[in-house]
Amino acid sequence: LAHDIGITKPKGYNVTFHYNPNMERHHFGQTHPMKPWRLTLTKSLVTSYGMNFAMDNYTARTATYEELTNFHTNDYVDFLATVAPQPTPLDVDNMHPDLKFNLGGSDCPLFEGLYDYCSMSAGSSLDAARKICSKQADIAIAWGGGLHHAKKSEASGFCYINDIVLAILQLLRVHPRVLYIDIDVHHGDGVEEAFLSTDRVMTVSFHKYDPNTFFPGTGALDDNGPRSEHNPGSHHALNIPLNDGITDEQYKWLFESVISKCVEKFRPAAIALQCGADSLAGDRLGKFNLLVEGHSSCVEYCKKLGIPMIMFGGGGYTPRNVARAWAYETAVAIGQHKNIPHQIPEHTPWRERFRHETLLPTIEQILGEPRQNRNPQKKLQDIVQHVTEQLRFVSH
Ligand code: V1P
Ligand code: CA
Ligand code: ZN
Repeated sequence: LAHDIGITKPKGYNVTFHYNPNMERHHFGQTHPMKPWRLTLTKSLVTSYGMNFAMDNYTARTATYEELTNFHTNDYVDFLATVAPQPTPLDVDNMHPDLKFNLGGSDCPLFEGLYDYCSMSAGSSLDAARKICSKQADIAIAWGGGLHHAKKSEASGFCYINDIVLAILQLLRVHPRVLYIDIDVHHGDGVEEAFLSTDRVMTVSFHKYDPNTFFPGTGALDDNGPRSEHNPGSHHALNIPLNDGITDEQYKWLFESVISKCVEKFRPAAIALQCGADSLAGDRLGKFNLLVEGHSSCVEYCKKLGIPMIMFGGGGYTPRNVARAWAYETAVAIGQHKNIPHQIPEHTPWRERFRHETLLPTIEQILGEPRQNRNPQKKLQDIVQHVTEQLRFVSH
């Protein structure tokens, strides 16, 4: 099959793919939007197209206690390791009276095997980071990572362990500066917070922003971290707040305008790109109108910069859309997105699973209705203007 499609390893350019098949065995609960099996669906689509032949594939390790406590506190990780799962995940509204470390509520339930799940997610991102550090990878992919809300000593928004922070700390052992880019529909608050006091990491999150109604409610345009002459991290946190319904065309323009300026001023030695797929149209939680084309154009743009890069997963709550986007972005990483057939190959787990679908499935099609666009062009121009002003304070 792979031979038919003609996918082979490119010479002199290495992509590594880090995946742990045991992640999908974990369940947040029946009604919880986070579905770890979307990772299996992604992997099966990647394999259906024979993309695995163009990459080095690794079964990701689980991260060790010592690795997790490189960022998180011992008491938090100890608690994660020993806490009993909730008796039944009847997550109607199981808010606990005392949420220790914000665990056990409806967003961050205590499920069977939680600690293993967290160590696998972190392990895959750390493996990816090490492949970048050792120069064995130009791009390293960890779709099981990208859990950007987790704090030093607290779970938040479906995230328990911040695998991205751990991976960036690893990159910083070798790379003087790391640019973190976050295209998940939510604000990458946990990663931003972790690096507010350093000028070695610049964080840029694109997200829907509505402090009253949309999680986590932070990430306003003028929120660039604590500003003081004693803080080297001043001006190194950038936020791109957006409204419902942003289109491919607008997002691509904004992304390229902002990221080109960041790269020019900050001169990163490595990029950490969180590819949360909840910014796609039709997402169960997200509100944007992006198609696979627009979402993946961000990956394409970053790849063209020629800077070593980790690609993480993240949010994404309409599993078939998530798998399409991440499989397509895997194709972008190996430089094959223009060559793969649009139609999802026959005789694959995908076709088997969704055989009731009437439309012939293609890799780009997105399920769900578009939303009304509430992003006037003027607002987007003001954003670029603000970013330009912030970047005046940044130089390397
Ligand atoms: O809105 C909230 C909290 C719960 N209220 C106290 C406010 N939580 C959101 C969390 C979204 C997390 C996104 C994670 C990521 O950025 C990275 C993996 O994608 C939330 C939502 C929502 N519509 O925003 N939780 C839930 N929905 C939820 C629904 C059903 C069951 C459990 C949680
Ligand atoms: Ca984001
Ligand atoms: Zn999200």
